[in-house]
Amino acid sequence: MNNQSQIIQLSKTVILILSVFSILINSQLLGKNPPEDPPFMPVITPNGSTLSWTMVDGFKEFRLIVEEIEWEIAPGMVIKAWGYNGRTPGPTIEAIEGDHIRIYVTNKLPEPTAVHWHGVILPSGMDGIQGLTQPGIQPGETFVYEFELKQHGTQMYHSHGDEMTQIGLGSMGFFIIHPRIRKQPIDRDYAIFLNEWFVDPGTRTPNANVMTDFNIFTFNSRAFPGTAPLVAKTGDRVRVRIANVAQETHPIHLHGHSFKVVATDGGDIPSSAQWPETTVLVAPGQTRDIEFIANPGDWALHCHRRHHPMNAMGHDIPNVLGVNQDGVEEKIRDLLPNYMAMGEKGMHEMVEMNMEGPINTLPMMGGEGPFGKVAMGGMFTIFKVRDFLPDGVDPEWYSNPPGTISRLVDGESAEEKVPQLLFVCPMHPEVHQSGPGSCPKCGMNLIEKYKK
Ligand SMILES: [Cu+2]
Repeated sequence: MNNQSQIIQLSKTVILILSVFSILINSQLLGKNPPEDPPFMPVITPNGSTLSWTMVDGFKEFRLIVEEIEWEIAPGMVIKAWGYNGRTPGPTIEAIEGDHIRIYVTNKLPEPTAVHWHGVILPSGMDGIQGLTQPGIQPGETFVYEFELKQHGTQMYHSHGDEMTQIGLGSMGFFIIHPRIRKQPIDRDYAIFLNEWFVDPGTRTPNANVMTDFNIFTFNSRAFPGTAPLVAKTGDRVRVRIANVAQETHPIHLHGHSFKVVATDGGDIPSSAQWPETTVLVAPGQTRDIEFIANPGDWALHCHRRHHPMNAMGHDIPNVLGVNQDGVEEKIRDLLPNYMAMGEKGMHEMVEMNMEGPINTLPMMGGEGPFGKVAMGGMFTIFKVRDFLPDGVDPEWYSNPPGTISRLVDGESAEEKVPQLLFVCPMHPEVHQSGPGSCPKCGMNLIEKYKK
């Protein structure tokens, strides 16, 4: 072989090595999904944020600091929570199946903690259970967790030491693992974390010792009217991921749509096992992903337990429904100067009232709507779907097509047309009365009949 052919051979080898190296680099980059080109629809955490990461030695590195924070539940109410990186729920972690993950956790709480990666398949020693799989992270210490993501789905992270206090004060967040191979395309992907709290009116520190009798119910640690709306375009395929590590189950109901529960924190539900729903029950320790096609309008999205879309000032009040309180108010004011007689016609007057409540708590219900007060609180938000939606903008109220809004009519004429229920004797039609009984002529039981 002469010099020239040796040089050509060497050049070919160098080119081959460079090509292989280039492919390796590219596949490495593709495999690790650089942030400027995510192959997934990023999740939106209303009132929340997503945790940024850096790539170090093939690991996606995330950093969490758990500490006491000031957190606004809604305008007018700020609590002392225990959150991650200044918020509760902590910032949403997003990664991709197959990623190698490294998460640093720094404890700035006054007591030890550990972080559990709820539902993530990982080595036992990375599971984050204080005392069982690792020593507690002492105040001031930083621990590191490393594992490979072997699945996809909606998982969570939360404290796993003194859970009652730490989760009770907000130490939890979403851990969302996107599939490596994209499945059904999604246009909007939302995440809502459920929690409930007991905060004595006038105080700022939630009472984590309360077991059952909560007075604040939150989506992403915000109570209506402090909850950000979810928005979508008409016809969008929307996913809402709902997570719960609180004390109670929450039946989450979406108006104006039929959805399917497509996944749990255990994995995807085969389409053959999905069925249509309007309410999904999310128990403590569960996540549920629902999917649906967006219909135009302003739609309520709320917990269907009737105390849960309410706020603190509706909690534990005496039942005076139907009680005439005329004259009572003055007498009670001799003992309780600020006493106000209310509730005898229901609680709606609490919405209309602009009375000074105790400091740092929330009225039972509120929120301005296009037709007046919304009369809701707590676990309630609005799903706004529009034919045209400038991105990133909270749209104005829905403009209903003509003739599609419920309207006032003449009440009396309608009342006359309501069929009247009577109780009549089957043998003696002239015997009829407004309530049940027996016929004075033959003794037969009267039967129900609507008067036409
Ligand atoms: Cu609920």
